Amino acid sequence: MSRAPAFPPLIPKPLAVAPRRGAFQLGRSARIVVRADDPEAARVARLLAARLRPATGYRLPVSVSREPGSGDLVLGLSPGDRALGDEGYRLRVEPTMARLDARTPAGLFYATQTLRQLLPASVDSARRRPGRFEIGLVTIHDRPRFGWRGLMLDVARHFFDVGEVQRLIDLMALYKLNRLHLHLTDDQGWRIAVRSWPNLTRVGASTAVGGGPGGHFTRRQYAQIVRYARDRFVDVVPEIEMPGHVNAALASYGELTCDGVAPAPYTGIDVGFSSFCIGKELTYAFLDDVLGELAALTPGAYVHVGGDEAFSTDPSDYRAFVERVQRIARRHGKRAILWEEAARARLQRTAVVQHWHDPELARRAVSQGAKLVLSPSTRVYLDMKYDRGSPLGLEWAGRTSVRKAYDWDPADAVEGVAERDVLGVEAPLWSETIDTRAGLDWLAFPRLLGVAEAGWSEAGRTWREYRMRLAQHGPRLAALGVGFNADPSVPWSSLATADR
Ligand code: NGO
Repeated sequence: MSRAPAFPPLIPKPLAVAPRRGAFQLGRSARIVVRADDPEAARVARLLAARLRPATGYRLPVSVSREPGSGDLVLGLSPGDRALGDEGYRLRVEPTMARLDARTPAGLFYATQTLRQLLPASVDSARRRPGRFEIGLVTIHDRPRFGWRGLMLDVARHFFDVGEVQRLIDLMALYKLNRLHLHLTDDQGWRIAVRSWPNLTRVGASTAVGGGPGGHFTRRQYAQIVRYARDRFVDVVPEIEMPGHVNAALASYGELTCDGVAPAPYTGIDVGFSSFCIGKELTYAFLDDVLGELAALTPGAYVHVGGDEAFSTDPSDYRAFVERVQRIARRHGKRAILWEEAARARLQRTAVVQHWHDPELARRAVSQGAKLVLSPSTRVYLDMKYDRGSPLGLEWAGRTSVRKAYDWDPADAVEGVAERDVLGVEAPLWSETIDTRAGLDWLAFPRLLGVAEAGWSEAGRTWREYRMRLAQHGPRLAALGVGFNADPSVPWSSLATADR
């Protein structure tokens, strides 16, 4: 009796997957053939080759517009194929060839990430791995449910450098995430160089939670991150916090405070004690400079202008401030995204609001015509502890198991908010309790995979089925050197399977 072909353990789960019996063998003489006169498509092909080379040891030359032959990977663009959407793709693994088709280079890129997940986990190793690189025959048709699938990294409480951020971008791409929100400033640190206000990094960058050395991105490094992300179809969304969470800015320039006296640097983890001086024109000249420089370095459509926990700002001042800062962002050609407290003020029609803890504020944002990015703290705050025994993480929003981060539906996360009001989901990783790659990996993985699936895959997912798929990502994450939390709620497959 023959067994049914296995369902491939892809994350996020594609729209339609039809496995068949049989296999395609990726061999030493395979080429990657690009059947499109498009430099971006060729670039996607080169990224794929670079990804597969170290573990396979194959040359995988990229050739453009040649006739594909037996054993090749074939990438094509069909801009007219509307059914594929802006980020969708079709992938057909046949006995002699694997064909990847999309309407856009982004879709093609996601097809290559799916192909990568169809290969044995060992293909993701940085070292040469013996063995066969075989893919079960399958036809996949896929496109995302939501356009905003984000991760936020807080580099302000503790700093993470360019290399760490690039590594995260690589991992985001594997799971089809497309927005990297960088929380660049907070009470404890200012992490982005601003030419017109040099003390922000001279003074404001020199601290971190717990009194560590801090750090910052130079303008060139920030641009490098933006480029690296863009090459992997990830938009960087930079955040400058305001009007609260600004102690590092005020410590750098005393003239920004109402009494003109610079406060001491802050290295604790309290919130809500600092505020820009709302009545001072210098505040707006400052923000115009900062947002202007940042906007010029950021090709994406959005800048995040904070807005949360402004407990030291008078409520009517707060409203006036939020309205004015949206105009500043717009003047620099950007749409503003703000934490949901901003719904207390008048929002521009193009504003995007990030929901994190108060459904009432989320509804107020929607009633003003804003779209929501969902980051419910009880589900997707990656900085929450997993359980009582977690050595890292905070607990103010409760504990978030691997299941809890996965097992929710964005369409009914906020009562009274419908799917059409939701742009997508984003998982924030606040860094009060982490300052190393190991800590970051442990909090983010595997929960980030569940959030990625909540953002990409259609409703009707189940934890019972997901946990079996997730289990098979253990070897892949291990091959990539990710120090994930091997939580016992998931039946992890033994790491030995990575060497199949
Ligand atoms: C809150 C707060 C942040 C904290 C975080 C910790 C928001 C939007 N503001 O989320 O300053 O770092 O919780 O979980």
